[in-house]
Amino acid sequence: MRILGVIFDLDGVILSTDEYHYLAWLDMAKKENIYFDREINERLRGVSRMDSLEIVLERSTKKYSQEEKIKLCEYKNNKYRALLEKLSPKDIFPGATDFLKFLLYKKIKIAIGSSSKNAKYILKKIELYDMFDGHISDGTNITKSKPDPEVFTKAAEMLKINPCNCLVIEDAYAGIEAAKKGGMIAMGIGSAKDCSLCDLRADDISSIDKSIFE
Ligand code: B16
Ligand code: MG
Repeated sequence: MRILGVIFDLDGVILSTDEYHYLAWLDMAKKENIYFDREINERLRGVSRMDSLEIVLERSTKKYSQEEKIKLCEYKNNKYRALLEKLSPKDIFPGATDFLKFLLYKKIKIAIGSSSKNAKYILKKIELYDMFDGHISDGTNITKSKPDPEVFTKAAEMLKINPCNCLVIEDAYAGIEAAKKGGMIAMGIGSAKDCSLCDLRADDISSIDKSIFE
């Protein structure tokens, strides 16, 4: 196992905007009189906005047209964007910036592989955007959502590294599945640690065993 590049999922790995996603979906669900709770929110981890909406709408008896669904996604995103306004470098998980610096020092390339269309905005707010040197594969350059490997395959292409030499760090089951389908090494952190497909595991970004990069 030779790791030449690391592809980071964003939300749940470098920082958490979970609570903001939850509050924005809850707001939309209340407006539509749909039941929504934190357990349902867990199922939205790593899933695209439209696929997330489909999960939220499972609790609705109303049939929504495609146009209405797009409007609901816009409503949720506007609420979410308003909450993201507050983000700052203080929101980065402890140890994440040091870990990125360590990899760059070791000449290991880094990229983002996130389902979010807000990834670049978030990276700018937390002041990590420049560190990735344009290697950001996100919801804006993919057609298929995780567990499809597209977002990671495109990140590996950006890095010009063979997928088998890329480590993907993910907090979502869908992301681990995507990494394995793409032929990458998959590390599960947080709740994805329990996924049987993981090659490697860590509690969080600060407790990753650095000897795997030797
Ligand atoms: P947006 P990640 C994912 O980010 C979130 O985990 C998921 O909850 C969200 O629905 C998805 O991005 C799309 O986000 O609405 O901002 O485009 O974990 O892949 O970095
Ligand atoms: Mg995530």
